[in-house]
Amino acid sequence: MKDQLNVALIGTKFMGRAHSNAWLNVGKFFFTPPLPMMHTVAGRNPNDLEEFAERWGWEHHTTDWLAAVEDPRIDLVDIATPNHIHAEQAIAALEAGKHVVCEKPLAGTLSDAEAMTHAAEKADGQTFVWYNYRRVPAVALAHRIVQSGALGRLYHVRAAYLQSWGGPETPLVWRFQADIAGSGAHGDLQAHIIDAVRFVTGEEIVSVEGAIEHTFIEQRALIGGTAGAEIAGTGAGTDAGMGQSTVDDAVLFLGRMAGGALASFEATRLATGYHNANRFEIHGEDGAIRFDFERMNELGYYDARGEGATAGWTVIDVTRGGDGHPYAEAWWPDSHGLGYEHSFVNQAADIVSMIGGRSPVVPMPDFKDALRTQRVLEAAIVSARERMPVSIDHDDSGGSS
Ligand code: SOE
Repeated sequence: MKDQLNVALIGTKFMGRAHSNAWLNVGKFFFTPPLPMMHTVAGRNPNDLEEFAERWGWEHHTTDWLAAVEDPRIDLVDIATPNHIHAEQAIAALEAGKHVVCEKPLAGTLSDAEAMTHAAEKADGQTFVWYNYRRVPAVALAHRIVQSGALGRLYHVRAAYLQSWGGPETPLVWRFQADIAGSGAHGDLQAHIIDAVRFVTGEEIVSVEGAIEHTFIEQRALIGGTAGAEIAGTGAGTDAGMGQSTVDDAVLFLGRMAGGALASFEATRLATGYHNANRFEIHGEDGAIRFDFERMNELGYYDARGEGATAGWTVIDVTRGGDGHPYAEAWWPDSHGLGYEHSFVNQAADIVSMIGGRSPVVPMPDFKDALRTQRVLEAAIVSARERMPVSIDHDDSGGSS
């Protein structure tokens, strides 16, 4: 096994920064060979690419992502680009014999996600998807608690991902353009909570019983000349009139879990007052858990087996390495807390571990796993548009019906 892992990153916006930070710090907090080396970053805009590479410590930079992917020195390709190009880049990297880690959602469309998974099944490289919230220690602990059977038979799952940056003042960035993003809050935010619920419960979502897809703001300010601008307010260029938003601002749906629990999901960019409230609650016969990313170092736990005068919700401070809390040993002393960026460093550590032949701290989504999340995304949209329940076939031979 090589003692060094040469990484090529494609993308230099929000996720390019989050991933660069992860590759820059993973070797300092997790001593797991092979050591990732920040070899090449590829980006579209030559004007800011050199500064980005210098700021984050990438040895090389290029505007030719395919050259980076096919470079024989590269071992792992990290895709941090808009959804519509995930398939082209991931398939090229797999065919070049690389390991591939791709941002979420796996793709903007189910067909792209299926093509990526098919290519992965034929390739030698391992695949990974940046569903980073699995590696927030409190979410990883929730997974362990539920997988231990502590909640007993599951009755209800309730998940919501509530942001509010999508107001009328937000220009028509790529996330509001269906030909690039595939969908709006649905693929961007719902994907996270579908993955998190699948991860924590260990169960598949087997049907969508009803769904609503809605676009509140149909016209948004065009940004002069660029569709690549990231989240609100960072659009380059000058106002060039108004354009049609072609994606949802919000999607809500009801579903059933394989074990029989009822589930509700809500994703929106217009939940005024919430900025990154990624939250879920799970209720079982013997207990319940609740998580809210806006208090990301805490996990709520209710032990119904201890009913009585002292029964109540416990708030677990998930920062204690001495108590075996996931990832805590690698970071700071008890109760010093972690942030959003640490979930990416934790994931980079698990990716390196898996390439080095070791197990991750908690299960890692590969393309095949992320395709299951993509099938649920698709089923919700079909259910909303056709106004009918949709069963989801997860035996990896078909999609949703
Ligand atoms: C924008 O909604 C966004 O950056 C998502 O794309 C990320 O996945 C999420 O972690 C934060 O919000």
